[in-house]
Amino acid sequence: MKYRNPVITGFYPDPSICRVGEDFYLVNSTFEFFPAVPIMHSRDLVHWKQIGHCITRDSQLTLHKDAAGQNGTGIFAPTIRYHEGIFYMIVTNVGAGDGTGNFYIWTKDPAGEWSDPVFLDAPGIDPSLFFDEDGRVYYTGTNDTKIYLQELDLKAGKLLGKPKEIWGGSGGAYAEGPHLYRKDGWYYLLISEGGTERCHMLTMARSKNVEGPYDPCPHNPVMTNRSLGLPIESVGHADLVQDQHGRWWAVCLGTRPLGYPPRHNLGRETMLLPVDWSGEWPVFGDHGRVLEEFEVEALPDGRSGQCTAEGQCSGPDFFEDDFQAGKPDFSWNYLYNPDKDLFEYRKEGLCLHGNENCLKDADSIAWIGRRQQHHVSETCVTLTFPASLEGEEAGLTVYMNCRHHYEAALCCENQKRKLIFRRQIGSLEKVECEVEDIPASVRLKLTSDKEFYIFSYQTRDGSWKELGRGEVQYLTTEVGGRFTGNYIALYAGGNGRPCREEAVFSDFVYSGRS
Ligand code: 6LW
Repeated sequence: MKYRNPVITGFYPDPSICRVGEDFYLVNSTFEFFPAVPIMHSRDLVHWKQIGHCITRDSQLTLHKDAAGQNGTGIFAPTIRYHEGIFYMIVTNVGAGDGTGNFYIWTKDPAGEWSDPVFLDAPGIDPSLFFDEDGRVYYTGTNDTKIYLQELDLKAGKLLGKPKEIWGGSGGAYAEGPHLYRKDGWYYLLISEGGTERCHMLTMARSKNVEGPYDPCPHNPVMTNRSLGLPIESVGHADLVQDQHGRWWAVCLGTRPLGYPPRHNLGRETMLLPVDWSGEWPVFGDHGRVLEEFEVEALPDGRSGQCTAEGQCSGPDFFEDDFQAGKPDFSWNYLYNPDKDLFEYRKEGLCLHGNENCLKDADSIAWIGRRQQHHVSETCVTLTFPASLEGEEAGLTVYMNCRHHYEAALCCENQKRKLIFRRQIGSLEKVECEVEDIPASVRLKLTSDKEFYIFSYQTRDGSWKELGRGEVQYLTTEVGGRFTGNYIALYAGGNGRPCREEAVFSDFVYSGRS
């Protein structure tokens, strides 16, 4: 039985997983996007379907702006665990001010509403929960590149005693992302080191006592793709799960780099690997490497035979939206906590009421986007916008962050409606093409491959005309990003004052190939 990685394509980093009977649940980081922490379900670990978000209400999360505009705030690295009928999700909201820090939420129904947050008095990031056999619960987390353990009274929502430093890693930079497991009388501590870039690796240590001392695995790192030139790079930040047949699996993040030197535009994606834990230490994937394709005896649901690449990824290869559902599909995200008044679902489509902000602002704007999940993709949407007022614009953008994006937009200059193609790469900003005599309703297209993003529009005779193109390499994490991947988004904005005209988007179609 063969399957292909990534099993969840596009920006789905820091996966954490748990099992309840035959059902697996998985969560990912979401940084400044809202709703936060998508929750996925699978029976075979290869095909994932989103069933909701853990964080859907402002009362659960206040996202703080990243003044540097580089995706460095918000939701980092969640952990999901199930214990005695309850799902727990613990995570960090990074930023300065109210509602930041480590907190957990819980629910009995992972596809339904989750609780309001219970904040813990613990510094740092990457929190995890460990339920010991004696009924005690432990919090582990990362602070100042060391791993800490502290007992937790889950019912009271209080940490007990003092935090104990249990490991500083095997010598790599940034010991982080800890999870604890119990097996054969040992406590196994799994962490990441090397940073989330190309030196990323997994290391382990174990102890007979939960508080340590923890002895490092004699052959760390237990998993890395560093320095191998494989199609999947930067693998790390993993979580282990045992299926109902006793077999072990891991999910981790990894990237699919393009070109040389390698750069990636789809963010950190979710990979699955078989784990052989028949010995004292687990063997991850292919001798500690993560491959694009793994051959396994069977998947947990008993399926064997060929798993085709098509339709395997949880992100659909084809998605269309006429915005008639009255609310966004799970795959749509807003930037920061959205101002709900900016978004109106109508018969004609999605109507955006732009506020005073626009794409270059690290702030809440009339913006709704979906992850780009394939290198080769095509997106079409019809935009209806009068563009008769100076400063107001609406369009289709491929967006890494507020300082790095390319877009096609209808706007107004000298009382004339224009269709423009603009690129912003850091502090460089340029309108590269302007077309006048354009109707107020125009069908726009964005195609992508591994080299270019190409924007086109449909002319009055129905043919497509290229508006402009930009290199993929300048919209990559290595050039302008940090922890997220590219979004394909619809937006409107007044550039300094709220829009008085509304922008209506209809017939959205996204298709992705590889
Ligand atoms: C996360 C850390 C990491 O907190 O990157 O890859 C950070 N691992 O553990 C952001 O995702």
